[in-house]
Formats: sequence, C-alpha cells, structure tokens
Amino acid sequence: MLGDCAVGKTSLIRRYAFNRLDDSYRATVGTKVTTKHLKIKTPNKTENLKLVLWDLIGSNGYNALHAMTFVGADAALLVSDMTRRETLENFDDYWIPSLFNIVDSVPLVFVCNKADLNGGFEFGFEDLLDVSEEYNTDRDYNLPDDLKFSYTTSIKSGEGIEEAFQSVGHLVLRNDGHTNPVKELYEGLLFTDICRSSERSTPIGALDAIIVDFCRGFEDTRMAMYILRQEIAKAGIDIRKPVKQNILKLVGFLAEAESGFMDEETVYSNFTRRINWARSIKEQKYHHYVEDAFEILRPRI
Ligand SMILES: Nc1nc2c(ncn2[C@@H]2O[C@H](COP(=O)(O)OP(=O)(O)OP(=O)(O)O)[C@@H](O)[C@H]2O)c(=O)[nH]1
Ligand SMILES: [Mg+2]
Repeated sequence: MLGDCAVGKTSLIRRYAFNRLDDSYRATVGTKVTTKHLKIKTPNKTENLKLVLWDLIGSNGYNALHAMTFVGADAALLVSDMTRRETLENFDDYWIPSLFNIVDSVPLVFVCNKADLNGGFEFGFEDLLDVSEEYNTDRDYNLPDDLKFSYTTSIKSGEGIEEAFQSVGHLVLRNDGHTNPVKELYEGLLFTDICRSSERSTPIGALDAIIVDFCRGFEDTRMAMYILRQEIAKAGIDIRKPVKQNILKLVGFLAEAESGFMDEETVYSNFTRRINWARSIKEQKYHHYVEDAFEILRPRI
C-alpha cells in the first residue's frame, strides 16, 4: 500500500480485512502487515490466495523505510486522496520511481479515495485514469472484464474497495515474483545501497535510518516493528514531527531492548552508530515555524 500520509491506506485495509470503520487518524508507525485470504476466480477454476498486505507510513522523508518495505513486493496498490492533488502527483514524483528502483516493475492498481466527501475535490477519476494508463498499457497484465486497474473508493460507502483488492489479487497470482531468489537477493543489495546513502541530518532522516538499522538485526521485520512501535511510543516520538531529544532517548531504549537477546559487543556497536546519527541531527526549529505559519495562512492565500 503506497501513498502520502493520511490518504487512507490503513483505513482501506481495516475496512477490507476486518470490515471496521474508524474515523480517527493515527499515522502508521513504520510498517504493519495484514494477511487476508481471498478467492480468485479464473476462467477454469477458483484459486485460494493468501494476500499479505504491507501498510506503511506515508510521510515524506522515510525513504529507507519505504525502500525496505518494497523489497519482494509482487504488486502495489497506490492510494490518493481526492481532496489533495499533490497525493496524485506524488505517484509520479516519488512513489512509483522509488518502487521501481527496488523491484524493477510490478503491476500497479490505483485508487482515488474519500469519494464520499461533499466537494473540496482537487482532481477526479479521469486524472487517476491518465496516470494508470501511462503505467499499465504496454504490459501484458490481464484482468477479467469485471475488474480494472483504477477505482474510486470510500471507506464510508465501501465503494470500490473489494474490487481494488480483487484486482491486486489477480495480478499477484499471475505475476508471482517469489520464485526468483536471485531477484530478491539483488533487491536486498540495492536496498542496502540506498540505506548507506540516506540523508541523516534531519530528525526524520535520522529516525528513518535508525528504524531500518534496527530492523536489519531481525529475520522477521514484523517482530522488529512490534518492538519499535513500543519504544517509539515510550520515547514520546511523534512520527510525523520527531525531535532530536526524543530520538536520542529512543537510541537508548533500543539498546536496552537489544541487550535482552544480543551480545554486548553488538549492542554497543549498534548504539554507538545510532547515537552518532542522532547527535548529528541539525534541529531546524526555524523551518518548523515557517511550516506552521504556512499551515495557518494557507486557507487565506
Ligand atoms: N471521509 C473519508 N475519510 C477517510 C476515508 N479514508 C480514510 N479517511 C480518513 O482519513 C484519515 C487518514 O486515514 P489513514 O487510513 O490513517 O491514512 P494513512 O494513509 O494510513 O496515513 P499514514 O499512516 O500517515 O501514511 C482518517 O481520519 C480516516 O478516517 C474515506 O474514504 N472517506
Ligand atoms: Mg496508515
């Protein structure tokens, strides 16, 4: 699930996999995995598919975390918010190039979400179609007649949700990338390269590097994320606006957690590396003020 912050990635999964509606917004901390079993009807038979959905934080700047999540992906569902045009533009400007940087090319399904809202729309389904056709035409990805590559969705009415995930299911089934270990190895190496070059002088950049660095000590990212979510909360970090002081605290908490199952030397070298990243954060207080002022002024200009 790809798309900017607050477009509705988590809400769509919640509605689809658990049939739950929840109006509150809490940015997804790191990544979260949900499994959904579905039936895929092909002309000759019905196949059972276990779809593993990877939800991630959409916020700008978590580039290494995003890249890590893309490794091994078989398809992507790109989510935009019809009331914010930049969420559509960012497909081209950020999400698709970043994804294809890691996984070469995988089938893409597009949705414009929040169709239930009364007005305030900054783009429509036609605009989404333009993007979708640009990416899916030359490929031989086939879908049954009743399914498409793009949908208008709403978590309130439920429109388009089942169909969008059915499309993803069909495409995953036909484009099974898991059979190629060389490809996965290559993707992994590419990802390591991205991590090395990531920008760490901003609070988000450093936190991004620390999160990914912590995950690399684990076979199972889900377990790492589970621990991270707890420690990030304990350190009082707001994932969308982290501050240096709390990131320093987090580095300590992570070392404490690691000391339960890692040897002393590894814990110490992890701690030293991460604390150096956290210490080198240049706090951009001034920029925060400008950003906040802009948020206040925006409706008036
Ligand atoms: N009216 C309306 N609100 C929606 C819809 N989908 C999501 N929302 C609301 O939009 C807000 C953000 O939704 P989330 O699902 O948390 O967004 P996200 O894409 O997971 O955001 P990040 O985790 O920060 O990347 C929440 O308040 C949701 O209730 C929709 O179809 N219609
Ligand atoms: Mg989310």
